[in-house]
Amino acid sequence: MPDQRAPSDPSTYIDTARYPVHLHHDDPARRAVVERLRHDLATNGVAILDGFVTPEAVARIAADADVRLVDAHLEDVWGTAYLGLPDESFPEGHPRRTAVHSRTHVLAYDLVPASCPARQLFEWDALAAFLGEIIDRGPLYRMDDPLGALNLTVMDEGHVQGWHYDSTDFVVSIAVRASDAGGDFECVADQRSTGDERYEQVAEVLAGTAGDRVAVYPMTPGTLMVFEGRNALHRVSPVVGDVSRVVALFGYATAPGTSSSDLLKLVRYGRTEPLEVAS
Ligand SMILES: O=C(O)CCC(=O)C(=O)O
Ligand SMILES: [Fe+2]
Repeated sequence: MPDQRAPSDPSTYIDTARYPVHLHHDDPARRAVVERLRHDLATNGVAILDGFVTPEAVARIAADADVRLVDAHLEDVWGTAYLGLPDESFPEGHPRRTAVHSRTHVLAYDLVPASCPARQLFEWDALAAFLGEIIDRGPLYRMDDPLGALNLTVMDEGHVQGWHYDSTDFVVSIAVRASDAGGDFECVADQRSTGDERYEQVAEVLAGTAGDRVAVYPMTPGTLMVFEGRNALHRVSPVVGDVSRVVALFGYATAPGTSSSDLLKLVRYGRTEPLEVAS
């Protein structure tokens, strides 16, 4: 049967044979996929949906990122894993006192064209519902943040994202383009939990002595990854080579109306307000 879906139907951007996001949530095939990914997330702290976005859509997202790069903000900051300034009341070597470097181009939500497949996937309710079932913490909401809910990050040679926890409950990343070397996503899932920061273990991660507690995920374009950034300590290792690394980041929360702080907006996007002209 010919494909009768409209070209802008977000389901055309994904491999629906492997990931039947568009089907009713009671559909057995969809339920089986959700169960498997729910298990992966609960077991590993990360769910990896390889081959989720089609090569054609991935290429369009990369092209959009390249075209819009001139308008991107260069985040270049030293801060702690807790997204604050080092606190000298802690002893030397303590994670609250240890600054890490992040340097990356960030294209805020309002700079991502409406026609970009990443934006259309992010704004697709069926995808939020599907991810919510995988995450299994009640309804999942897209962040209500005109700058930070959706980002494209573009990392050139030498760019890096230091070890940190996100201020967002859940982050979904879509790998768009891998660098020649480096640019790996490194993650310690469930490094902390509410009321238990486990600073000694965090210090090991920051010092590079945590060994195989750190999971390393090389980038494969088209892969969608779900992780609990609020409690997963993670970083992107320094990018090496001429090809820039591109990732689309979708921010979700377990409550509606969630935004990021003005400080975080300034650091990441260089401004606190959305642009007036719609993109
Ligand atoms: O680029 C990635 O893979 C993750 C980026 C990240 O951790 C962040 O932007 O908070
Ligand atoms: Fe992060």
